[in-house]
Amino acid sequence: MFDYRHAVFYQIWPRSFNDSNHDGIGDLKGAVEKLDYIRSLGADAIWLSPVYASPNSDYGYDISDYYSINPEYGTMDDLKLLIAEARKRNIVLIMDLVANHTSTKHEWFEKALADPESPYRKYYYFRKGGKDYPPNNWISFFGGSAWQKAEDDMWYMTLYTSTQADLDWTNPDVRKEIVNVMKFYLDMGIEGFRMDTINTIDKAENLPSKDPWKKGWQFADELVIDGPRVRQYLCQLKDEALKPYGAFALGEGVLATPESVKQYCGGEDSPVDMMFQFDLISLGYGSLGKYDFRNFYRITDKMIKETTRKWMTAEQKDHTWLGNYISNHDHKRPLDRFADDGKYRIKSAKMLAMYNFTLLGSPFIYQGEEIGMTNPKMKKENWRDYESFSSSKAMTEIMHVPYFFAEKVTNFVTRDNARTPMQWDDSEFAGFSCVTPWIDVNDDFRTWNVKAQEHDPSSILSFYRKLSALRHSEEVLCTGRWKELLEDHPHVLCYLRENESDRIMVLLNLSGRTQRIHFNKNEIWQAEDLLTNDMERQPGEKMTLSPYEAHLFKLIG
Ligand code: TEU
Ligand code: CA
Repeated sequence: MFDYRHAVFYQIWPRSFNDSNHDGIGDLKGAVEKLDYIRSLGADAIWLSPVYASPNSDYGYDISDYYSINPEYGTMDDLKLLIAEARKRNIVLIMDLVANHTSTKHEWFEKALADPESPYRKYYYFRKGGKDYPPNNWISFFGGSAWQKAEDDMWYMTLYTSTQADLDWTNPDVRKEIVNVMKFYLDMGIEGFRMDTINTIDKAENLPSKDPWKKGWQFADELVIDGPRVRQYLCQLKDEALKPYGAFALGEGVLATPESVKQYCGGEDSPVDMMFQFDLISLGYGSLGKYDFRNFYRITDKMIKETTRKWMTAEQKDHTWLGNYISNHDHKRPLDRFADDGKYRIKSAKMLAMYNFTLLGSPFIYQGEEIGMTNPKMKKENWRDYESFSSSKAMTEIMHVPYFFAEKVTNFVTRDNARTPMQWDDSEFAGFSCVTPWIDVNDDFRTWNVKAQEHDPSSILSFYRKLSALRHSEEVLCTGRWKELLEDHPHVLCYLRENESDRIMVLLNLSGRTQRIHFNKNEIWQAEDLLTNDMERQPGEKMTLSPYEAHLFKLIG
């Protein structure tokens, strides 16, 4: 099994990564062309977002055939090439396993819909409702009812887009099919899977309505998340697919808690090796999710500190292992959320990166994060994501806001913000393609691109490379204990990573203002400043930190 605890991961969202045949859409050969770049970042593994056949209602997360590649992205041979070329560079490939649902264009679903007697009906959740009302009041993650009408009073469940039909995992045939899909790609030489929305595969028995006395669609959280059989199903995938190959599994834990993560990960016989949790990435959202603007998307340094403490403490206690990330394809770019995309763009991007690379767990880089990509000036003409349309509509319906306001909020939070083409250089279309891409390039690409940062030792890109190198040279950063200092400081996050032989202190000013800190006398060290986004210095009893100042001190003695 590959050494995931010491690995740095790079996420490719293929549609926007690199377009090799100049049709405006990123593709597998485009990814092959950039493998040396990915290796130069010190990445050991690539998580490739879905490339399977798909009608693109959720850009690949709606699979119509698990066994073929979306022709927009290339062919099965291109995938084999990517696997082989990556291996040559000591990079393993982790594929996205989207098994909570299939596209309604999948053959299984088409057969199920066409014929009520078809065995494929039992692959999905077909249930009786009324002629005009669905079987229960569950809301989809993207707004609106989680049910679509099949015929008469018969409906099927769609927890995500209306063309992603939920698979019924209580059916052993469904689980067998997924095992077969996994073996197919493991046979091809991939290292493992990132399992999409894997803790929603077990729905509450009899699918009861959530708070039935309430009006309107309800978020069925505990009825669809972390159900009692999730672990059992994952163990089956482990035993029948992963184990024989010594393969790796990373679970996406939708709204996961430390308690649920512990069920899936961390023990001797745990079904997955690593988990994603949503707490950090969801900071500032209201209780109904990303489109719930009632907290004004305000993230305080205290919130970052508390979330970090909560998860690091749990991870350490439960021996679980997290994939840490500050951005991915599901959320807008991070700098204007957690740091600063203006005056302190470079400095604060480095601070955030240092945070992500020095936590307990393994760091993930989402394409473009390593050059400090930010959110474009989004407008409706550039919306491409189903969620942009459905959630803005849902806002007007559920939260009763006027449409112009819903549109504003959508521009602000849409996932399309994170899906603009990767900015490779300052040529037209940012070197992503020679033709107009499927979604507009962020117009700051002439200044903010890989080429401009490639040979600049003070760039964000160079800083990421140094962080990767440190993860590989300092064992303590990967497996050392995590211990917080300066807990009560409202703006400065400080922690030790320590093992028997080494101690590293990470000191991060999370704020855009000068901060003063004060260590106890017995906490004063001699140190080597291994990496900083400011001037090299020594830690002292009293220190004044400049905005977003960050240090990685290796303590001596
Ligand atoms: O996301 C799971 C998820 O829970 C969603 O809520 C996600 O956070 C989304 O952005 C909601 O705002 C996974 C994938 O990462 C996502 O891209 C897919 O759309 C989703 O599953 C369905 O496959
Ligand atoms: Ca292409």
